[in-house]
Amino acid sequence: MKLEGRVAIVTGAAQGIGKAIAQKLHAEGAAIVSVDLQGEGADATAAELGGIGIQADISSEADAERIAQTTLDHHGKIDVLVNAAAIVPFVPWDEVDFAYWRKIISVNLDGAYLVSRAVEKPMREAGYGRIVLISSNAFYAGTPNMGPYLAAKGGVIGLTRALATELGKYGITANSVAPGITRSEGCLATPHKDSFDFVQMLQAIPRHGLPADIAPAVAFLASEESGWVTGQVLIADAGHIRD
Ligand code: 4PL
Repeated sequence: MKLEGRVAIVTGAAQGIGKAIAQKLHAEGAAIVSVDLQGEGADATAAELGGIGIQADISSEADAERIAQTTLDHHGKIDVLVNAAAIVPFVPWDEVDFAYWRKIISVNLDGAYLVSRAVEKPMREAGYGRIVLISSNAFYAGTPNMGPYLAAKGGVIGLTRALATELGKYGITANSVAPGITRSEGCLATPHKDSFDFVQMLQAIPRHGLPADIAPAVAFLASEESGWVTGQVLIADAGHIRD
């Protein structure tokens, strides 16, 4: 129980990796604030785990602020932010237009910035915080058909380093977990689902990745005991990438 007494916001908690993270942090003793664009899914996770569900779009400044304020109103503090909300796209480069590029950057990168910014002040005042931003090993692999996603996830890693550098003196760490291809609803809804057997050949551990395989790495970085680790990327992908 490494998160007893902690309050954790998990975005993208309706399904997939985000939901598995919410379940794991709850099992480790944290009170969970389940956030998702799909409000019914957020509420379903909250019904399962206790705590509150919040319907919100992380790419909205007002929504990001509301996530933090609602958490403070209900729980009085924010110990942990895990940003797992993201769009998992599959669009060949030749079909990417600027509006689509902006959309992916807006949710996958601007969203990570906005929710991190929203929790910073209460964490700073408390002198404690754990920020975990979900990136992707696709940034390292250069996975095809995800151009704006690669750019956004690389940006998330840059943001992680910036937050770590600037917030360390306030007792706040910032790290990223980079999953490999995972049998999440978001990935299985795209043609990426046909890649599992191919990627499995590149992995050190030869089976398909599940959301529950990612969550323990997040729980470590969300816990107090990870306090000497900041600005890092923990690649959780069965050894597909050896960075
Ligand atoms: C290796 O993050 O990391 C497909 C779809 N393949 O979303 C991902 C790999 C996908 C990935 C990802």
